[in-house]
Amino acid sequence: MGFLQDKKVLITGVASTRSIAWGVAEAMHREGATLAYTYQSDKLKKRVEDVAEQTGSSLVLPLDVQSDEQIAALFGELEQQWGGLDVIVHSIAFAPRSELEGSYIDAVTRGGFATAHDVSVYSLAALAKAARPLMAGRNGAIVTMSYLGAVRTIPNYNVMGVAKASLEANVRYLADSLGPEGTRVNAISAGPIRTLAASGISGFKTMLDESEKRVPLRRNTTIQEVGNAAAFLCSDLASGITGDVLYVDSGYHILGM
Ligand code: NAD
Ligand code: 0WE
Repeated sequence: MGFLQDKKVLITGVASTRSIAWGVAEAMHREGATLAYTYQSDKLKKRVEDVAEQTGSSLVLPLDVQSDEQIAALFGELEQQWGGLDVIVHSIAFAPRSELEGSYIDAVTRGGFATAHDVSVYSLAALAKAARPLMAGRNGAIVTMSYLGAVRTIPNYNVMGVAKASLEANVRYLADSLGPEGTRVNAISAGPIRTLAASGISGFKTMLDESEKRVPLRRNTTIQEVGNAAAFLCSDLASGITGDVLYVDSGYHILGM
């Protein structure tokens, strides 16, 4: 029997089989969880339906996190289908491309800052808030995906780093709010992984090649490794852990010079 047996899990953020959310979905499915998925736009619907099927799921629902109506409809549907929810996997980030190149101060704009924080940060609180009645009193868990740019400056990551700092603070405040209801909230800070969100980022390949040579484990992080850690964090094995950020980055963040 898997360590997520009988857990009902909502997976957001699958855009392809390279997505971190897909690594999480596979690990959770392996451990016995029942999954539902969301897709951002009609363009992604078919693709998400196809991968959902690979984990025995046909519950695939639309969710653009910038829409309050879609958030409400999503949890309305989950209540009808499942009557409750144990786990939310939040694996969503977006900033306008023009914000992710050059010096931070040159690139940042009011609009780009607002969009990055709305999509990548507020969305976590919005989902937690809407799911609250479904998750209360069931040893629920929420996990989100962060990056080292939250706590160090990383070239070109710019406003996304500021948003990830806010995401990690959001995790702590949500953990304190939801702890009394038994719901835990944590983040995983993943090392760089080649996904759609990383494609076309200038210098990304160099980052991967250089970190592979320097990190303690001498290899880059995989979506399977992030998936296994997320499955653990959302299981009852992690019952004492909330409000935390777990680094799954082959050890990169411990390095100095
Ligand atoms: P990805 O492109 O596969 O996933 C990003 C997802 O965000 C997509 O599924 C996309 O549909 C979704 N999304 C964007 N805007 C949305 C909106 N308005 N509403 C709903 N969904 C929306 O890339 P990924 O690398 O798997 O990214 C997942 C998470 O992991 C992100 O939070 C990212 O910041 C984080 N992360 C990525 C890396 C990396 O190197 N790839 C490292 C650390 C953390
Ligand atoms: O969080 C991320 C990427 C998130 C992301 C990616 C894009 C590309 C397409 C957010 N918004 C957009 N907007 C787009 O238009 N990562 C951790 C991956 C990543 O992105 C970087 C990195 C790393 C690592 C950008 C610059 C430098 C390093």
